[in-house]
Amino acid sequence: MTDPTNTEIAAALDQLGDLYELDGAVIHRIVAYRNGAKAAREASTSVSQLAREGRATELPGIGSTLQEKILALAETGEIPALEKLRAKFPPGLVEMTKLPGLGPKRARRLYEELQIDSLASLRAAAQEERIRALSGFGAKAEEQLLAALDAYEASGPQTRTVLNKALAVGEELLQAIREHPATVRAEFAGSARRMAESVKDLDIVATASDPAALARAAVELAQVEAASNPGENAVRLRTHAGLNVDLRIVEPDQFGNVLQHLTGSKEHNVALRDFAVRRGLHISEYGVLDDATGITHRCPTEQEVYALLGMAYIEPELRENRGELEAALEGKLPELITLADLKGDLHAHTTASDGTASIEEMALAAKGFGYEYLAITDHSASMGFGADVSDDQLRRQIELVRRADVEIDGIKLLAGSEVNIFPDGLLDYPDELLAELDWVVASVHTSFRMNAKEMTERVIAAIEHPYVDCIGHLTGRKIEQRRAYELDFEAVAAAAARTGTMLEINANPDRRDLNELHARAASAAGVQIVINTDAHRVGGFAVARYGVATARRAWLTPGQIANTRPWAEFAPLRCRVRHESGS
Ligand code: DGT
Ligand code: CA
Ligand code: CA
Ligand code: ZN
Repeated sequence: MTDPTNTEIAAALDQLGDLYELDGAVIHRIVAYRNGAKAAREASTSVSQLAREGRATELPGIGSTLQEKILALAETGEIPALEKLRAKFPPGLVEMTKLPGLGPKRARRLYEELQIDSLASLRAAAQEERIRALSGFGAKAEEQLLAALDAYEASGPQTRTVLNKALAVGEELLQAIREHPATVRAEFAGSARRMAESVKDLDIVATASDPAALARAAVELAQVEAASNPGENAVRLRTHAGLNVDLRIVEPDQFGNVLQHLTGSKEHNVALRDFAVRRGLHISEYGVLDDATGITHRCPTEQEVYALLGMAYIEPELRENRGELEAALEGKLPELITLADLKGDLHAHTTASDGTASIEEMALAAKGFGYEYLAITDHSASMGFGADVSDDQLRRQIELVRRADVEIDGIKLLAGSEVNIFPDGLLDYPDELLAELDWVVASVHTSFRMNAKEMTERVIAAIEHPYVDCIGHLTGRKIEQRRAYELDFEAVAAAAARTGTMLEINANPDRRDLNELHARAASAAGVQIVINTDAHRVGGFAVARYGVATARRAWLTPGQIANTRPWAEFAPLRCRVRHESGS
């Protein structure tokens, strides 16, 4: 049989924790299973494999008892203790314990005394007023349980949505709201406005000539699958894709206050509130109350909110409590890069590897997107695509790109490659061939499961190669799917700075790799950053906005991003040019 994945192991350990809790086990035992689940979920290598080797105990939070259980799961497909507890408690009962206000002890009493064993039977019992007879439960508790059930069912499973998926439906919805005749203005708030990597839900703030009419109309929009009862000035929508959207409709003179409050982040708002209190001001979504005068200032714009605190306007992407309040007070906020600043893309694929378009099609698409230069960087031979780029094929590809460059006006084409970095740090092509290219991106695509030391050496070996100009998607993470591999980031950034090797912010919304913290640290360490789309099709350049968003969340200015420069200024920054000119 195949080994259980780390996710499956984590789920089994979490269930054990939940069931032991129902069973009334001592708290440290329950916590031990939850910690073990977390360790399994976050482990970078196969936990089944580790358990077989007797080494799962090297993971933080996994002792010999848990290792035995993992081994049983790997070898027999089940954990005896888990099967025993599952036989004792129905699955719906575990779900009941997750309801706010219920918990395992009370859930278990409902099960033993009223045979309630699922969310559905709980709802029925509350509606039929059968629960109030139980000591410690009363009519009020029934009411609260029904409200909790409504909220639980409306929110669905707690997962985060990668930003581009959320915006795909969210931007349609926002557009539809803006087009309603009662709407005056409508904007995203929350994590979507801050361009975070993923969102729990979307938040929209609007002003309207007839708020209740807008709230009612929002429920009827084509994108909406279900909704709460629309109130006078708020409604919660659920899209067909299962994404929740909070719509708030506010008075125009409070629009700035509410937009600021609901944009967050929570951490930014908490710090802002603390700062305001020290100045005798009380900041809330309703306004800014001046303790001295008792006057509440209502702000139509966010600029006015920040101005009342003596601060410059803070861009939403910076609102994470990472030093932006101090910078806003001192007038030291960065002039953030925008999409319009980008002049070229240094990472794109064609049908020569796994792309869907030709060199010409990609060139015209990049030009149409407003770029002045584009590197064609198909994967190297070892990726094993049908149309591998072998040494000879790469030579031909160089010719094709050079010819296309002559034939197509208005965009400079670079003959490049995205070369695999093998586990030993070696590259896929001989140096003479790499030297013939205009540009080389080197990336890790295989053997992610190395320890930090080995992976760091592997990447630094590529960084030190004279013909590697840039490292692609450095950490290999996929947002909400795959963790970054282990790596000593500081050592990598230092090597990149020392050799002049650029680090990419891969703009693919599932990657955004470098992430914002790495990008900020790398740039501070003196690394040249490039924002690349890694486009695999003509529409692929559109994701540049997510790379720009990560750069903005990293506080970066146009001057800190290499591909904001025109080609004549970008060209000499390449490692190969520096290498060949001996500097
Ligand atoms: P998300 O939805 O998890 O991706 O992230 P947000 O930031 O959109 O969070 P959400 O939707 O729960 O709330 C929207 C904003 O409302 C949040 O960014 C700041 C504000 N907010 C929510 N809860 C609190 C709170 O407990 N304290 C403060 N100061 N602000 C809050
Ligand atoms: Ca939100
Ligand atoms: Ca929300
Ligand atoms: Zn690529």
